[in-house]
Amino acid sequence: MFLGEKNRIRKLITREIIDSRGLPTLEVEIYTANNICGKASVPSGASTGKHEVLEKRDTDSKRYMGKGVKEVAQKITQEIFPLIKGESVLEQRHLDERIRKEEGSENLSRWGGNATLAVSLALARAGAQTLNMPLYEYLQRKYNFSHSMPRPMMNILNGGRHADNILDIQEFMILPLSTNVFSEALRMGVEIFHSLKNILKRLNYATNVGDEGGFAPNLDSHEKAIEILIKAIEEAHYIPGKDVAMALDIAASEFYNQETRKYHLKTSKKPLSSDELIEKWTEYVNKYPILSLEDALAEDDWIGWKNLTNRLNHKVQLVGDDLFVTSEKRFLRGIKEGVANAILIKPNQVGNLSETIKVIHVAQKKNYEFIVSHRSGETEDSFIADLAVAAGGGQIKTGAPCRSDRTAKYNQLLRIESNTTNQNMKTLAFPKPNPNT
Ligand code: 2PG
Ligand code: MG
Repeated sequence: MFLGEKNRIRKLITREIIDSRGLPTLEVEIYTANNICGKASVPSGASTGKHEVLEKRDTDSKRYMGKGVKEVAQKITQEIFPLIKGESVLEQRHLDERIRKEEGSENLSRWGGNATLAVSLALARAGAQTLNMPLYEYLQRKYNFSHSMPRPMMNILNGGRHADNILDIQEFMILPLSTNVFSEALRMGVEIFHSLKNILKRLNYATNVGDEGGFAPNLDSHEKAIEILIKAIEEAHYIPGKDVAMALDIAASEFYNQETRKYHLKTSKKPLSSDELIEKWTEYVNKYPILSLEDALAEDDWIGWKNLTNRLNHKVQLVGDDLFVTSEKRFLRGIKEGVANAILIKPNQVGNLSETIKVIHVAQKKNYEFIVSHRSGETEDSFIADLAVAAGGGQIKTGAPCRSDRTAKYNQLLRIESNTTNQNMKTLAFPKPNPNT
């Protein structure tokens, strides 16, 4: 075999597997001429942003309540495979671009972002294995990153779409600050997770866990949830705000009403305007040790986002998830308009690895923080752990340190940490000095 021939794509296998919510998702295997195999599966969101690429499901409504992906998988074999067959697995960008171009639609509605992403991630895995490199190293070298361990943001208490309680805020996360060693940060998170469980038990709340491994007790106010979390931090012998901060994913698009143009919170007697909601989050930030707010306003409330950014930019990390949907176009608009200061990175919002990487590069160039993120429906695939290390300097959001679909990512990070040297996490850049004071 000629040099290079061995890297050529020979075979592709697709299969319908089950995700952490018991719903079908895609797995793809790509084989090279010399039988290297790259395998990847894709996650699925619940509070999906309106501007994400389409997650395609089958037309057959009798299988899996219409959520099957068998037809989607067939399309991969019939239409995507011929586009990459015989090409080198190392040509990631070229192949991602070719697939996008042939697919032809803006939001990948023809083949589905889940289909294109499964192929894209399997390609990267095959590429890494071809060069006999760990995935994170392959990605780091290929995309010219300088790697470091990500700081974990652990979602240990749930509301919104991720729970059956009345809390509007979707995720109450903890963010360890007082260490730059990943395994120490994870240990702190685990200790606080168990301390929270003890407190909830003591207060007679349910302690079964939700989709992302966090608790979803029947609490009736955000203040109470935050106060319980603060107590959990203290009972684990850490100082809130100093050792461990809090991060909230508000997922505000979920309670924004297009018609009234107001935010309809279950925890508020009357609907709130964008300004009133900003006021509310500002009060929280001033009162509690909160260092990060994700989707504090709805995905198309650009004016509100601008006001929010002017108000809190130097104090907290303002993360755009549904707002940016890992889309370069939306992100560049945000940068231009001075909106947010951080971006959530979810490869399945955009449908391939190359575009995901491009957006991380933009974030680094424009000094936005970035957080590589899981979805609420996950698989055992830990790709995002390697991606977060490769890209360097960011954070990772991958649920509570509980449930195998979540711990798969944390454990992969532990493996990477123990196999490499000098892999510390960077210090978080918030609060920033305010140039106006
Ligand atoms: C989010 C994600 C992940 P989902 O909103 O950030 O926690 O949730 O995957 O349900 O969109
Ligand atoms: Mg979110």
